[in-house]
Amino acid sequence: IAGGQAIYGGGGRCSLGANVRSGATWYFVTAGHCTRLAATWYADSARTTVLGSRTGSSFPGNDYGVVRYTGTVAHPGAIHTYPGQVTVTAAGSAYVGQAVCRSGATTGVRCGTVTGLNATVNYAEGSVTGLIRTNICAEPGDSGGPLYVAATGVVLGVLSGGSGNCTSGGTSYYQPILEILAAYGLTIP
Ligand code: TYR
Repeated sequence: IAGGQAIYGGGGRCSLGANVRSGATWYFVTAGHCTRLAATWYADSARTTVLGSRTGSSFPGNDYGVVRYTGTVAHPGAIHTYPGQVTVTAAGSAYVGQAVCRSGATTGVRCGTVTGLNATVNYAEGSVTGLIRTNICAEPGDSGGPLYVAATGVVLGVLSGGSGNCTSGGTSYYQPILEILAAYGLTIP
């Protein structure tokens, strides 16, 4: 399972952000508003194929979570691109004006531009600060999916939320990936 593909936990569906590791132990990162809802995550909607167990979650304030792989599902250093895939090469930080794409299980790959940094979004549960803002549309279920540079495979963040939709257009916000990796001592891929 690669970045941008569906993950299932509890009653919810989100998207996998990126496969990461600490030495030889593999994890995936996703949104914290997803991981707060379930400790065990699955690859299928029937919830029979286990991906792994939550080992970290931070939301609100931040919006990230980490799940350690415990099952037998392969976890390449790649982003699924509906169809096709991009090989993940590194994690990086975003800059305003940067051309970026995101991948998610509801709306697939959508591309646009970074329009702001260090943004704050106020959710019902509380505020999340330090987010990357883009003019890319997103919809429920895309959450947790990666923001990345298509040409280089550099991952920049994971989808937190936004406004609008992919029919009329929207704005979306991302938790920076470097902050997640630093918080848990993880490397990508
Ligand atoms: N936060 C949503 C989720 O949990 C994703 C989303 C993003 C929803 C942008 C709406 C929106 O406009 O899946």
